[in-house]
Amino acid sequence: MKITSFLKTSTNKFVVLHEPVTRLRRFTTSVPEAHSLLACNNNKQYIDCRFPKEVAASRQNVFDRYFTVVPDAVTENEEVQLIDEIEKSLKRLRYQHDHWDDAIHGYRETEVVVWKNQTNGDIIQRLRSLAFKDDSNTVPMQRVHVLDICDDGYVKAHVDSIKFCGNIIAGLSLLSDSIMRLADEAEPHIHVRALLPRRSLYIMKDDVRYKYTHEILPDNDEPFNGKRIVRKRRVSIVFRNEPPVS
Ligand SMILES: O=C(O)CCC(=O)C(=O)O
Repeated sequence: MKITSFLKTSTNKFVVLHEPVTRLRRFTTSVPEAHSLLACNNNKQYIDCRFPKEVAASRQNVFDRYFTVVPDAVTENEEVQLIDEIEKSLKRLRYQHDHWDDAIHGYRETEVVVWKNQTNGDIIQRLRSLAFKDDSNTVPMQRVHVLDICDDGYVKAHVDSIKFCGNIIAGLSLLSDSIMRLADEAEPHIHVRALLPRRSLYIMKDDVRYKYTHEILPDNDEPFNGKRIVRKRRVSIVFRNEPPVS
């Protein structure tokens, strides 16, 4: 079986994720009116910046432009339906605690190309439209990556491989709130903590996607805007686009 490396950890190693299973399709569906990225780009509520004063303004600008959290991207009912279908394909898999590259702990994963429940297919299409709506030249992957991390699971800092993933990564968070930490790859003390509420969609692009590592933190006591965020089992549906052809 041909395996495709997908993720590059902060130590420059590659993490094997999966093999490509679909042919590419250019995406043409129109954008639903329900969400507007600009309207939802309320970063202050979801992003806690840890920038040195001298770079604060420029870095804040980068995150305003290239990182968005869209709250309530799916309804409670939609979450139930998505989880119901996901559970069916995950149930035979055990949580892995010893990833060979030490990049993910306490996880199981799969990918979905075609959703059996048509309503789920429609939800995924709606989110895909939202994630890629500002980039008309991009080719969103038709498959999505489903990552399930258990109560004490977490994803270590990494940058997705530029060989297998384009300029946009978007993720729907289900079942739990979580904190994503994004750190400048070259100067890791320059970082932000992003609150990813349950049922929200984050969209990271361009400079944030390429120049910052991202990680999903394990449960911890550090409050976010004064509130304790409890990290429990979390299932994410991750959307990516194809890398540019060059
Ligand atoms: O679960 C997520 O939202 C992020 C997963 C991730 O970092 C990855 O698959 O590269």
